[in-house]
Amino acid sequence: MSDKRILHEGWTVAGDPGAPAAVDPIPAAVPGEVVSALLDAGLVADPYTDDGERGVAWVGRHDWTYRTSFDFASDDWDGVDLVFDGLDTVARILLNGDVIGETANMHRRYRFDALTAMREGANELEIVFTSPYAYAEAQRDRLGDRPNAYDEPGNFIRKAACNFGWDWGPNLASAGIWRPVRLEYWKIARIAEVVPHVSVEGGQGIVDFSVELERAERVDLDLVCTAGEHTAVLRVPAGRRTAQVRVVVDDPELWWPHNRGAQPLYDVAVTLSADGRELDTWSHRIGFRTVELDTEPDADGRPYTLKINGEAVWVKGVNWIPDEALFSRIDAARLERRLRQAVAAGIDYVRVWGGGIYESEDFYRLCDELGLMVGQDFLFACAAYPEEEPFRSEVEAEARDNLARLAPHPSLVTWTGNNENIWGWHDWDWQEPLGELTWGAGYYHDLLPKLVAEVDGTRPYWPGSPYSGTRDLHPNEQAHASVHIWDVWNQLDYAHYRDWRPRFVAEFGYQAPPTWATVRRMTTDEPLQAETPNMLWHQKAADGQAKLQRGLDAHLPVARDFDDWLYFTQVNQARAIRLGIEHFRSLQPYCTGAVVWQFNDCWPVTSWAAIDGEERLKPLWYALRDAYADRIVTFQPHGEGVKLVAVNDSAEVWNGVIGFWKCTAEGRITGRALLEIAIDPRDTAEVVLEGGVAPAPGEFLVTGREGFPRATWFTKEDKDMDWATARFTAETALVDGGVAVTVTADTVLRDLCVFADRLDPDAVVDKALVTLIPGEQVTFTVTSAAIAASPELTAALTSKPVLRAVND
Ligand code: BMA
Repeated sequence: MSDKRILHEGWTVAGDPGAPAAVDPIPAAVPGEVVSALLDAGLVADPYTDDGERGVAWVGRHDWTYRTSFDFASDDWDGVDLVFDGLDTVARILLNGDVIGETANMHRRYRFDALTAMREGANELEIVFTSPYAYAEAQRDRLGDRPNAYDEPGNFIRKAACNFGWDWGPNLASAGIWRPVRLEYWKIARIAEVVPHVSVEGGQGIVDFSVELERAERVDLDLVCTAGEHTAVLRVPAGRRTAQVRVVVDDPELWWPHNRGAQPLYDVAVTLSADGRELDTWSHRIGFRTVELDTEPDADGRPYTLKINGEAVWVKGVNWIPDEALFSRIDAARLERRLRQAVAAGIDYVRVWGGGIYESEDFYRLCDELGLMVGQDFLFACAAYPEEEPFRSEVEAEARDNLARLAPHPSLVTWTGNNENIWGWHDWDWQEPLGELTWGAGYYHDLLPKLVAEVDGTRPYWPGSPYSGTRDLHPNEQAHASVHIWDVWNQLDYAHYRDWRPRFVAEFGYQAPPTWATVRRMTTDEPLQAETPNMLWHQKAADGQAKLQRGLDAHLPVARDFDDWLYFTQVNQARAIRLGIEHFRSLQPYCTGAVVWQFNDCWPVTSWAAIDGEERLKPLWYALRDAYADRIVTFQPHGEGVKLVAVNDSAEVWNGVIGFWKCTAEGRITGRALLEIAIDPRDTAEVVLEGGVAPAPGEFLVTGREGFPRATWFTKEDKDMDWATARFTAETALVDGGVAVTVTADTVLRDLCVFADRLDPDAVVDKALVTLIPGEQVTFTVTSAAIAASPELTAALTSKPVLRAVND
């Protein structure tokens, strides 16, 4: 009694008569966007390479018309709806010449009645997109300009802010049918929406289904709601359009983040019928867990502690941006690769940042399955947003839609009002230009919390990232809830992360260029240099290159060529973030989490990301894996001296002996210590190093590697240490799927890396940033059939520029 038909075939797109290309229709993939269609048609250069981005800057300034046709044979349907999971953005939908709908929000699903305009036989469907610039600029002129960190009108259209360019992303503001589109046919009645409100009380799993119905006929309807093995039935009398049904699951297994337990998921379903005839069904998977955000003021200020099933968690997080600038390219397989890379680094929390999108069903499903917690921003970032119509209604509709859509997912743990807008209002000179104009406060403090409570009712809400808990306090107060730490990247050396004593760090980041293979995709410039025009085109951060250089100058030897520059900047990025995380973890439980800016990239670019736009791991990814291990050892400053801190973020007592050596720059051991530890679950221990084990100037400390993550402490920067030039032997051996590279140190070797992507862009290496003292050995496993098959490539694994150490 219901049916669906996907409408992804036969589409064309054409620009308005003034468009520089594609005035005549060209084929268009759906889901897709105009830029992708132009690229597929060979009408523009790749916007990801060199300054190809410039070549598509005109696209967002034009109107675009998508067209297709389909056949229809009537079957006495009561309803035929045209359903869009996403249209980007301002569009008029015409069926056989009749306007059947209009849209102005990329972040909503839309459903339009198609039956009235439909014909037997061939039907013509046309979607006319208005230029996003034309629309946004008109709204801006009408409502009055408002501050925006970028000189773009993204705050005057409900479209991903980063579409208009960001400090890591290209401006590819385009138009298109960016998510699936289909026809849905139904008779008598259909299920319009199901929101399962999931809770756990007294060992019982409770699913409160809120069901909304659309009806064509006044008949009694029957609802069957199931959760796992349990079922409840309800008769919905003629005329009623909503129903509440509770299903209780006894003693459910609880859903946990991957580092705390399993991810059992339960099937839930709703079936709608009339007179024993099934009309419609809805199904999903849910998980039973509780979530609380403890922000009750304490003696120091205000914590920001996430509790899952009553257990306080130390958040090992990353910030997430859309994984491709051309969103329609983000498929389930790509998301799965990326999210598995997160889990493999020990990451347990992903913040979906407010300048991007509400991610796809696949994204949250994968997070459910992989045990990743998701903090979801509402989509407002780095700008003042108007609260007048049509925006107020669009924001409400979009919030209702996504709150309902994402409600089933146990991975989704919090909703946050915006990214940095409250901060912007306090600190970025907004107040004077704004005067009496609205800027979004009504959304963050009033509308959105009301909607989260009403539509979801199970998840905590926080007005902003960052936010301190009350409107009178500065939103980035470090003793009060969440903060973003940007003084380090922008102005200070990374050691200044240690000046902070934050409760929860929702952003902090440090840049580096992408991997070499990705640099080669980013630019065709020859020879490669840090500052060729196209390298700079792919550096979008204010003063980015100078800030990278500032970091190099403070820590590392002079870079003699591009290869040095690439390696050293990547090492610096990894060290900076590792230092930050280890410091924040040493402050647990006062500090309850770190969320690194940023995990992924959306194209090839120099950015804060750990994984570049071509999916390759930057050295930072390996540093995250070390720093986010359940158990870490870290040296931290203590007055003029140093202390060792061990953090046990596991469920078992950590019993063991930590051994470390004190060494001279030549690697001669001048002191040894064995520390017996017994650290309770979720606890830390620290030992101040005094006497013979305290390092003298020029010396360094290194933990033994047996069973422990390697921790190091240097009394001078690499540029000032008297390192001997790296000497080592390196041997290769073929192993299953690749090559093992074993390096034996004759001197100290600092932050050894094997950049196998230089030999095979698909090569993956199992470790990076390994520091050895003389006599120690490490084996890197390089997974690459191409390298294994070639003696020349295999030989190249053992020397520059593939095998690198800072002191080489
Ligand atoms: C914060 C983020 C992003 C930005 C990053 C780096 O402002 O929220 O907007 O990309 O810093 O500048």
